[in-house]
Amino acid sequence: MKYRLFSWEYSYFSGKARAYLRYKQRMGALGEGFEDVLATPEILMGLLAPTTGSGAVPQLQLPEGDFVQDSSEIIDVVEARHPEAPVVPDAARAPRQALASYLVELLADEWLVVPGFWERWHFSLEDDGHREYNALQWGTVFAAGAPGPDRIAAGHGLFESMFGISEARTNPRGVYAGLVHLGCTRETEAAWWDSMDRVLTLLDAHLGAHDFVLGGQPTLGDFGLMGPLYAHLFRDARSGFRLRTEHPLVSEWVERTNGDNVGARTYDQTLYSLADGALVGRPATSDGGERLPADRVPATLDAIVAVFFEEMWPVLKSTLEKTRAWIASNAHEKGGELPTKTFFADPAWLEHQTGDGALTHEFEIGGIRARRMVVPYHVWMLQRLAAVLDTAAASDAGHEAVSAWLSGFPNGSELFELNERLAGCRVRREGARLFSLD
Ligand SMILES: N[C@@H](CCC(=O)N[C@@H](CS)C(=O)NCC(=O)O)C(=O)O
Repeated sequence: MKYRLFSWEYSYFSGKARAYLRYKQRMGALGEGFEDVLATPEILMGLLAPTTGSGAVPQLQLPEGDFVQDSSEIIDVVEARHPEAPVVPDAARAPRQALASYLVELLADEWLVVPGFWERWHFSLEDDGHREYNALQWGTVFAAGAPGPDRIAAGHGLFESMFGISEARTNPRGVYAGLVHLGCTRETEAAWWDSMDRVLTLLDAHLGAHDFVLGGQPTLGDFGLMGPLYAHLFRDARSGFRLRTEHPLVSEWVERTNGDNVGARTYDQTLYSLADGALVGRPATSDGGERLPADRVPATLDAIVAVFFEEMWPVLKSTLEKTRAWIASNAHEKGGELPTKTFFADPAWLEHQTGDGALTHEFEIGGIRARRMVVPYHVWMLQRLAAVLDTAAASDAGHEAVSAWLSGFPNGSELFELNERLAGCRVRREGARLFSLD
């Protein structure tokens, strides 16, 4: 039996999971492989939500029948089942590369999601934006199988009925309300976009020397970055034009990481020369087609990890404090449920995750102070990171290597406090749902 990935082409986290599964499949490391299944409303409501309690994508059905929701968990589960062609460096043997992988994934998943989300819905508001294109990609899911004009019409209808697009600026609903929940407003949107621009410029420099985050083979950080970069910045019409023209190396990397561009020197490709008329092959990608040796993290990647520590780490520290206070408060029963959403406040938690609610906090972007929702899912991601750090720093040599590397980032050494900071706010996942510990 094959794996089944339930996904949408335009979905942030589906792009991450799909690129990962394609890599494993192409490397012969995914058993019988996987089938990409369009998660239509019929399948979402009739199969996924009743089975897993979640209508979010991506979801992976294992050959045995069980479902996994969450792109990070999909990667963890598949890596454990198929250790060949690993995408995560072994934390005991390559401690810095392992940590760098998880930090880039976290930055890409849960920080760059804001400008990624913003560009899609901002350029759908503008007259010369990409609303028509966006309507087609949404209609292709919600009116799957219908003729083209009907799919475009279905997308437009949905934008009005679900997101109130014609009054998005005055009465934000759906995705437009989600952006406000995330602290992306008229005051901060330019600063969020500058943050994305900063990462794109740093990626230009990095990809000028290395084909992937850690050299000549894709790893977790690459798949994480496919979240913002594939479905949003690469595929969406306005930002896609800009990516191709202003950041061609990043655009080429998107195709390479998706494994679908011969000219892009993708991971399983051979580059041939002629010797006396005979074809002589060599790995097509940089660094001899291998991950960088000796646990090397290039300075061009350090510069991207620095964005995590400068911009996102302060928010994550506050998230841990706010979640701990919430769990300890009378409003929460020990072992009880917590909100799980990334793109918008969970409808059942609106009063707590919006306005001045207990699950909101102040943050800073580009020097502007603003307010956004606390996302308890970040606590789960940090627990996962803490476990990697424990392994990475378990030996004296590992501790020394990690410590020297982290001390190069603003407040980087604070990462060693992760276990203490997680005390009193640890969470557990059950399917796609999140609970505090009993
Ligand atoms: N942390 C999850 C996030 C999943 C997620 O938010 N998926 C979006 C599409 S990219 C979705 O399905 N949203 C609809 C919903 O949450 O109901 C992951 O990594 O898979």
